[in-house]
Amino acid sequence: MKIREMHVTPIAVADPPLLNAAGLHAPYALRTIVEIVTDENIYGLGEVPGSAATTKALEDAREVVIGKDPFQLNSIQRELLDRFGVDGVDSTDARGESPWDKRRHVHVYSAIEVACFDLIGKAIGRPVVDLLGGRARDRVDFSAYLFYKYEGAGGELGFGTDPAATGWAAARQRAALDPDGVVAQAKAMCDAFGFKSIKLKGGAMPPHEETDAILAMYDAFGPETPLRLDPNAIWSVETALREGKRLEGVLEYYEDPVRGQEAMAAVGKALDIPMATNMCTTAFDDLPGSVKVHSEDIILSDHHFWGGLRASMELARFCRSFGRGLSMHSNSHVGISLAAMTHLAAAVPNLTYACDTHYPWQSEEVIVGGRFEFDEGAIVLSNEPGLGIELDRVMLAKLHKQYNDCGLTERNDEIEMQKVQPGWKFQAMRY
Ligand code: GKR
Ligand code: MG
Repeated sequence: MKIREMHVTPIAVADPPLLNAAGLHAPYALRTIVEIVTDENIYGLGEVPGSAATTKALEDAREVVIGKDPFQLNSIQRELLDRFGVDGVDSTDARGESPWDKRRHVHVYSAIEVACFDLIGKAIGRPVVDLLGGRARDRVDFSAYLFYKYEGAGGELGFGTDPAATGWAAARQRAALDPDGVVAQAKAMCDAFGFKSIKLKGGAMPPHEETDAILAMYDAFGPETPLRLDPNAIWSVETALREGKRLEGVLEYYEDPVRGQEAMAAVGKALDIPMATNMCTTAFDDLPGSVKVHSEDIILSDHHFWGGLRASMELARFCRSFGRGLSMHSNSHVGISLAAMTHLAAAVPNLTYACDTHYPWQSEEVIVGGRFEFDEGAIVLSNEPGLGIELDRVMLAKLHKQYNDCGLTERNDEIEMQKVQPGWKFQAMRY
């Protein structure tokens, strides 16, 4: 079997005006879809966060991939590395200070690897989870992922609202800017999807207000609902300790309140709350530092930036050996990423926390049959070959046109925020 074609398609999907430490989500989130086709006409799909730079890097990678046997992932990865090098050499492909990971090469390899796993699964008639060692579980739990937000649902409507919307679609448009708004959002999301754990994206409001929102949710949902808070590293150690004292016994985990492994370790040592990260320990090169200072108790894995599904399985082994818990990080995404996350999470025995997903915030899809449905907060793993999904080519073309029309070429939440609050600037430590 040989790879004959590789198609790279940037898309834009409607995304509401969600707030975070870096500013405001634009009306569209960018993703790049990769389709790899073999000489036997079997195709596999991958999806990664989009930007013009990632699209170009994937297009450059095409000449390495074409003609290769998709089973030979080690040699494909070796050749990509030899040809394009590693991330972090200059600021264009370093992780960066934003809440999301800006490395390029790990994303490129992840998209290619997932697409190869999908087509290998289709070729041999087995689901991707079986290529990762088989099922540790049949259902993968996800958590409700709350955001402070302005009114609106993004896309064509921008910050406007659709008066015809009902149910979660209507709740998704509402503003949430205080504890009552956050609790209302949590109730609407949990009612619609059945989520049993809740994460609040922090770093958007003054810290004591975010703590108040968590405490309001504790009152509203009771101690049996695990709660998480993620300020994306813009708090000082002093602030994280002050707020953390109010959150002891309340939070399931405290996600990246501060920046860097040393600061995370200092906060973790002083508080009785498990610390979690998708910002200070994000690569295999970070693991020695993590062990040395004990920067976190839980790592939020993400196959998009840890370097694919096999790398994520390796990370799981590290977590088991070094006593780290394992959860899963998310960015705005569509169903190809959700399917890959689900197969991976189903295969990892020690992935015992409900995974993050932004999926409820998106409304458009590129897979046949439309959007995935959650069953009591979980995705039930498919037994279909590969990722168990097919590409909806009409929707792909529509969302690609949306990408071309929207004019965005990268995620920049600071610029979006400046449209609402002129002069607003990202600060690596704000509070
Ligand atoms: O989508 O605004 C967002 C999030 O802040 C995202 O970019 C982060 O990468 O979800 C993420 C996180 O857990 O840090
Ligand atoms: Mg996070």
